[in-house]
Amino acid sequence: MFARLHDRVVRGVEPPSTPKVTLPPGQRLVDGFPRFGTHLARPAPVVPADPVITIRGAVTEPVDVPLATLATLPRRALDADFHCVAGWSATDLRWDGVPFEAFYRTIVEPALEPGAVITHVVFRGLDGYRSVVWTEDALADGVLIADRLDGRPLDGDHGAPVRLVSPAQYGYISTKHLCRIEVHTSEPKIAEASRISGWLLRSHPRARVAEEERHGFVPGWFVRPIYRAIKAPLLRICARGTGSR
Ligand SMILES: Nc1nc2c(c(=O)[nH]1)N[C@H]1C(S)=C(S)[C@@H](COP(=O)(O)O)O[C@H]1N2
Ligand SMILES: [Mo]
Repeated sequence: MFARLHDRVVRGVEPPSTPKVTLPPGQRLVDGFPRFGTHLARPAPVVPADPVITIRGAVTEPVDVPLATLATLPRRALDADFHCVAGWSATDLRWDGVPFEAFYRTIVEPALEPGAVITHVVFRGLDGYRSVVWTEDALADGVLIADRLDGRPLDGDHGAPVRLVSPAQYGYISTKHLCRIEVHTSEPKIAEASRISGWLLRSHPRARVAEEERHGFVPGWFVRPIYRAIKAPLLRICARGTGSR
């Protein structure tokens, strides 16, 4: 009885709570913006002296785009939150870069094989990481090839020299250290291989955060506690590999 009274008194004098950030279903706020990924604690890949993005797949001939070319394309600043499928969210990030749609229309589309209908785009990082993205999701508003985060050039933790950023999709779509883009006219075989494999962690091909498309077969809310249990040790392991440029 005394305890309950004490509770009420203490709650009564609590300062009004600061306005809560509304996060998508099943997400929790993380401290800052951690480095996270299948690279675990490995250092970030070395950035080549003259980095290029190679375009391969259903193109008439291979195209190598020097990163300097990005400076000739329209730019956009984007304020967005970042949501990892494991359940952490970082808020209020400021990305700068080139809208992927502008890059695609200007550089990729003119190189396509005549009549090719591109259904999937594969984004590959210097560390060998790949994400497979439906074309309509890759061309959505807000998808960037980003080269700056919070006003500074991307560092090794977050994807130097450039990375994909697709804020409406879980983080595993947003390939860091982007070095190769492949265009496909059907779902590439590597889609299966590149998604984190095994039944438990089978990722969703669209990965839309608002739909909680966390998992390939079962509802997102079902795998929340499992992913959450994995999240803490993974955050610790990945943090050990931070600070590399
Ligand atoms: N090249 C590369 N990109 C990657 C990953 C990776 O391991 N390698 N991990 C992905 C995952 S699962 C997440 S949540 C985000 C994390 O981005 P951050 O390290 O900038 O927080 O990067 C994604 N892009
Ligand atoms: Mo993730």
